[in-house]
Amino acid sequence: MTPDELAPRIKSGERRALARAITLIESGREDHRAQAQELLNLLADAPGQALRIGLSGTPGVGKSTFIESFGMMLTAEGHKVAVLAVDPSSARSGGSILGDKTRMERLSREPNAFIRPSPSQSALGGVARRTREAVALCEAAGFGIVLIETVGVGQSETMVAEMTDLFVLLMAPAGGDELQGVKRGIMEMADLILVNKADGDLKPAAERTRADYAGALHLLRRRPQDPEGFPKAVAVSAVEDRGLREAWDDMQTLAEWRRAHGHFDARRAAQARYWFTEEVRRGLLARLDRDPAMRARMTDLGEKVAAGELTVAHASAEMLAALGVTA
Ligand SMILES: Nc1nc2c(ncn2[C@@H]2O[C@H](COP(=O)(O)OP(=O)(O)OP(=O)(O)O)[C@@H](O)[C@H]2O)c(=O)[nH]1
Ligand SMILES: [Mg+2]
Repeated sequence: MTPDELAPRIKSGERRALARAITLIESGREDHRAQAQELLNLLADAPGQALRIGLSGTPGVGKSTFIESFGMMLTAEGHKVAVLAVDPSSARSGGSILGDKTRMERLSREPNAFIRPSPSQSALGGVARRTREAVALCEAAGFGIVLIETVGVGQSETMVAEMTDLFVLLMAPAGGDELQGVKRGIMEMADLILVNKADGDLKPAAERTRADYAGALHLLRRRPQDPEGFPKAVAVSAVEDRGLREAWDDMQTLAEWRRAHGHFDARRAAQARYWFTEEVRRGLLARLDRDPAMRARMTDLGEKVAAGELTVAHASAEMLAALGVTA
């Protein structure tokens, strides 16, 4: 199907067309790349802005289970929900864990839901672009809520936080010392911390953990993009559907407040600028990788630096000059 044929079908919300379009943007082939760009241009005027929610957490914390329960609640209310996954580990294992549809059986049967597993792709930069473009396609297809699941390792969380309106951190019930292991940078990114598995034997621990996180969040520097009481910690149970309504209310409260105070659009504008800069950076690096002469030059200069024949400053200036960039 050509971009001209795909665009109207996507706009009318056809899930199969959406799936094909995402396959197109995931392709590394140059002709596909050109078609993908044409398609994105054709869809640029599509109305509708989704609420983009990033969800992160360590393996096994219950992200998929939560998304399924949360997604079912939202679709029952008439929302159209798209779920995308960013899985940095899939590049290594060659398969996808996060996007595992079998773990979202109910939601994947739901007509108002669209679930896209994470494909395996090596470079995180490529994953970022693909995911952003997939979000744009989902929005054009009329999905009002886009959830992006990512596992809490490495750069993928930062990446997801840079392309979403709200960033939610899912945590497991823990002892006090485990809490201290949570990186400050990640806490600072969170708009909402959900302590999952607040059910059965784990319930008291989950409640204590929630209180601990609430205390820790309180100690962080106040951010201008937050109303009173945010960021916040809530105890939930994805298997017992507990706290999901409260979590959704909090997300909406926060999004509405940010919209009303200009922070919502400001964040999107800053994100657009960020990704533009990233793409330029990536393009420059790709040029280095692609061009054998540049690669050879790079290796050669690297050896001279290692041997102490050239300073880092001198060698990097020479390399940048070769690339047509003046430092
Ligand atoms: N008791 C309890 N168990 C849960 C809850 N949510 C998830 N689990 C269990 O935790 C395990 C992991 O759940 P997943 O939803 O696959 O976790 P995940 O974070 O998506 O894991 P990865 O995709 O591997 O990173 C499963 O055995 C779930 O049944 C919950 O609310 N309460
Ligand atoms: Mg999962």
